[in-house]
Amino acid sequence: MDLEAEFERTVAAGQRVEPRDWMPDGYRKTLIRQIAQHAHSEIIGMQPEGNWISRAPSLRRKAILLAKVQDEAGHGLYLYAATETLGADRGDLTEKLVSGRQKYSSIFNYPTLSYADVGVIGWLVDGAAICNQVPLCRTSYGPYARAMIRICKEESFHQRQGYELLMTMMGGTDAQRAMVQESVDRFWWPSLMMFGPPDAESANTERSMAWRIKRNTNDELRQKFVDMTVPQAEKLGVTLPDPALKWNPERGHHDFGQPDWDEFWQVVGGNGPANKQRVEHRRRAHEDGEWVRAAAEAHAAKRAVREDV
Ligand code: FAQ
Repeated sequence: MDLEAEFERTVAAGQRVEPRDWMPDGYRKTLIRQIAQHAHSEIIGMQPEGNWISRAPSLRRKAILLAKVQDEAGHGLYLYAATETLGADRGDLTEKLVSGRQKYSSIFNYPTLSYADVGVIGWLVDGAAICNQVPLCRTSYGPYARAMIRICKEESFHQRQGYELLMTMMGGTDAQRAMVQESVDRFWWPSLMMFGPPDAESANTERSMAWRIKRNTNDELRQKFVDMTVPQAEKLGVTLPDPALKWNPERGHHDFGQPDWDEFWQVVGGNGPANKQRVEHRRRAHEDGEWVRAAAEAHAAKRAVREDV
């Protein structure tokens, strides 16, 4: 069997493509693009919540938040490691991120203005991330699928800590409840945008679905997220800011309004409220870390000489 036929057979049979296997160039490029964007999102995604570590209201909340932000760094590392199995170079990917040539999730370009945002990010942003990423545990590329299994377990914990924080605030004072509602109002629409543009405008979905890199379309996952979140909002006692949101018994799903897609493309294009700040912060952190990379390389070179003897 020729190599291309073998690749097609593996994908069609729902088996995993592994790094040593032959794969079409387009498949490799699509994976590097998606996994790198995902890794960049985890690393840039440390900033909005990191903003509140020093101002967490108690030692317990500070410890939880520190652990969550550290987990995000870990997710970024597993994902960069997965791109390396495809022949990508991590330094090159970081360079593409800080020079604006590679994307990361639009959601992290919105500022975190109150402590309630920490809870709402856990509930809505990690909730959306889980919805999108659980199917990726069955993606066709082995190293990506395996990284996603561990990441999803940690994301579930992140989502629950966010929900627990919000439950606590909702059981507090009127001012705390208002703070939660205000945060939900700001984060609801950007959370829906995390799933990407509507299917009709999604340039990559058809090809990625055929290769089984993506297992669901953007609109399917957005619907799933809305259906999952509505009962959670009711239990919490917050209102989702969408007058069109309504259960549709015929479809067996909620109907809902569309996010502002012009705003989405502006944010994806680098013009969101915090894009410049996020990338600049990442660029500075990368430059500040130069001495660590140099020291690690010098250490590895010395060890290599020692082990040669
Ligand atoms: N933001 O053709 P499609 C997290 C781009 S979760 C920015 O539909 P595709 C956890 C897209 O790249 C967040 N850009 O694209 C966490 C493409 O541009 P390109 C990360 C977006 O790839 C929680 C163009 O628009 N999760 O980090 C966005 O088939 C809390 C056309 O779009 C993942 O990355 C967007 N929202 O579908 C961390 C999951 N949407 O590249 C910290 C894996 C689309 O052609 C705190 N990724 N674009 O120039 C995916 O599932 C897919 O890549 C989609 C996009 C669904 C995001």
